[in-house]
Amino acid sequence: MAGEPQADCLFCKIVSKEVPATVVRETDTTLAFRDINPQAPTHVLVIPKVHYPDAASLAVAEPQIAADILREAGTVAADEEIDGTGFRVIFNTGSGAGQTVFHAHAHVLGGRGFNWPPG
Ligand code: D5M
Repeated sequence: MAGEPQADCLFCKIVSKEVPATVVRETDTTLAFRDINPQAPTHVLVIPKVHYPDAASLAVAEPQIAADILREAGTVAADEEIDGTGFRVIFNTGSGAGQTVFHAHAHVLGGRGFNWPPG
């Protein structure tokens, strides 16, 4: 059923605590933890506890939880004190855009400067 945990999904296993992660925030609907391969001094992933393959499908099925992800991204940025200098929230969507884990997630990056356009 839509949103149910998937046995072969790494981030579902982080939600269920089968796989450890460095959790920085948790709500009823979301989990935020440090990226294992950080691309900036602060690099936190914010994920829904329900399983959807990407942010776009999450937003269609569960718009309130998609909004929760955005709110939590901002809260993480404030907690990490990267909100003053600016931060990036990125949803890689599809393998062509660099998505490697097919459970919706926001990357929250900060603590360094960023270029535009992104690579
Ligand atoms: O981003 C997927 C991200 O997930 C990527 O930046 C690495 C990160 N990752 C992979 N495994 C783990 C574990 N076990 N803990 C924390 N972070 C992890 P994407 O946008 O799909 O490329």
